[in-house]
Amino acid sequence: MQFVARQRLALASFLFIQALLLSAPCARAAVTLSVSRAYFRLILPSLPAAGYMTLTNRGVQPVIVTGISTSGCGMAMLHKSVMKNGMDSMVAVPAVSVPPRGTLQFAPGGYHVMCVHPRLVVGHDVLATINLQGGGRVTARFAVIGTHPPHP
Ligand SMILES: [Cu+2]
Repeated sequence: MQFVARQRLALASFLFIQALLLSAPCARAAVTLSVSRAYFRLILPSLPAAGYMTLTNRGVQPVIVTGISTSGCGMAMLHKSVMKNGMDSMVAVPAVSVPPRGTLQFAPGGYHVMCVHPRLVVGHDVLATINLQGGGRVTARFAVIGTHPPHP
């Protein structure tokens, strides 16, 4: 009787530890972010290019994007277009948050990827790595378009 009780206790504590392990936050949580409709618009090779994309978070926690890097840009930064004193302007943003089960658009007039010193060629896709808070990364393929929309 005593022995059975001890066995039960051992089993209970084993299950308790298992539950703790399962519920403990992972050192690197599974990436729940996906990227779609990603493209850079190249006006002139000598001018910074802007990149746009749709970020979709299928997770239940916000996903924080802290930066982006690509060989297609001398430097790539997260920017936001704003109106300052009635003039179009833009500011660098240190991070953006994609809401749980939601999307965040990088679109003309709002968030964009500022591609400083572009090394882009219209018609040639380029890969970019999107860095997430917590160490996660997502690689996305950006199309490169010119000033005219691509033919349908
Ligand atoms: Cu910008």
